[in-house]
Amino acid sequence: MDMTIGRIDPAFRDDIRCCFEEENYAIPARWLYDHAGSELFEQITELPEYYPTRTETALLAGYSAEVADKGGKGRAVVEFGSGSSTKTPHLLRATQPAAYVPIDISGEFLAASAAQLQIQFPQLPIYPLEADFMRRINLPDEISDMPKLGFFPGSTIGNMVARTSVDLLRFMRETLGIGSQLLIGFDRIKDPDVLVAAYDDSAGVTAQFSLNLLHRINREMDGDIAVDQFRHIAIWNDRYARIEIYLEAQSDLNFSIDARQYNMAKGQRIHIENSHKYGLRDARLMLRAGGWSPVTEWSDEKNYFSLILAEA
Ligand code: AVJ
Repeated sequence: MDMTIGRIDPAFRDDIRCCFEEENYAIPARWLYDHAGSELFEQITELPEYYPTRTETALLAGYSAEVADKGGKGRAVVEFGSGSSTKTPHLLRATQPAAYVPIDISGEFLAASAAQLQIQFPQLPIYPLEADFMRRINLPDEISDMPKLGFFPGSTIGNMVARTSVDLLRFMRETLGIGSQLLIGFDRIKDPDVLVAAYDDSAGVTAQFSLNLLHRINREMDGDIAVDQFRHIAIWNDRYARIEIYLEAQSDLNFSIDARQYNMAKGQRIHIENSHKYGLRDARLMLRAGGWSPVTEWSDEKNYFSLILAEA
């Protein structure tokens, strides 16, 4: 959707204008995922420092059979923010769903990964849905009578502050219905050095991923931001239990975006991402606040990452 050449998403334009015009230097993290950004994120998931993807994938490989045993079998699996769906096969193999509905904001990735999964699961009815799961969604009619298993991996919820997370959990409960289940991934609080390394890797891929946002502004909004004058910064904010990512101006800068002039002073930072981390019982409390009762929690032996199955 945001790939359409020559036409930009008005919500993107509004968010960028708001950032520079009101000098409230913050841009929602969802705009990191244009085509280039989504490809860079795929590279991040393979970095030695970035433990979340491989830890969660191992949990899914190890425990999907238990998810099936705890009532997850034979439902329609609805995946929120499916992206490239690399973790999904473990879950689909174990739970033998009646249907699979991948939901993603980027239609391009969605079609490709649905086609890929259809080859692996030729009998499985797949109904891809291009939508923003932060808003209310109408699920396809074909699955309306089936019990649902929501799937929200990747600690994607970590991008949101607590009140937005709770809103989203409530939306999901409304979308999926009473009696549905939700399997959701949460990244855990751990040694800040491990966390910072995961968001500031030695190969600089995460820095490229962040800086791509400025390239995107230049590409889609006719900007001339000197991207090489910005630096990617990842810090651990213990008070809010989150990694914060910023782009910091390395010199006094003037630039134009959509024929409007802006300036930033050396050292000024644009806040582009939060990645919240959760203590032992934080995630379960948040689920309950959103209307979900936790059934089981699975973690790796270092407690780096948790998968929780909950019921509406
Ligand atoms: C996709 C939100 C789960 O917070 O770990 C990774 C995004 N940003 N490295 C995360 C991200 C920089 C990622 N999530």
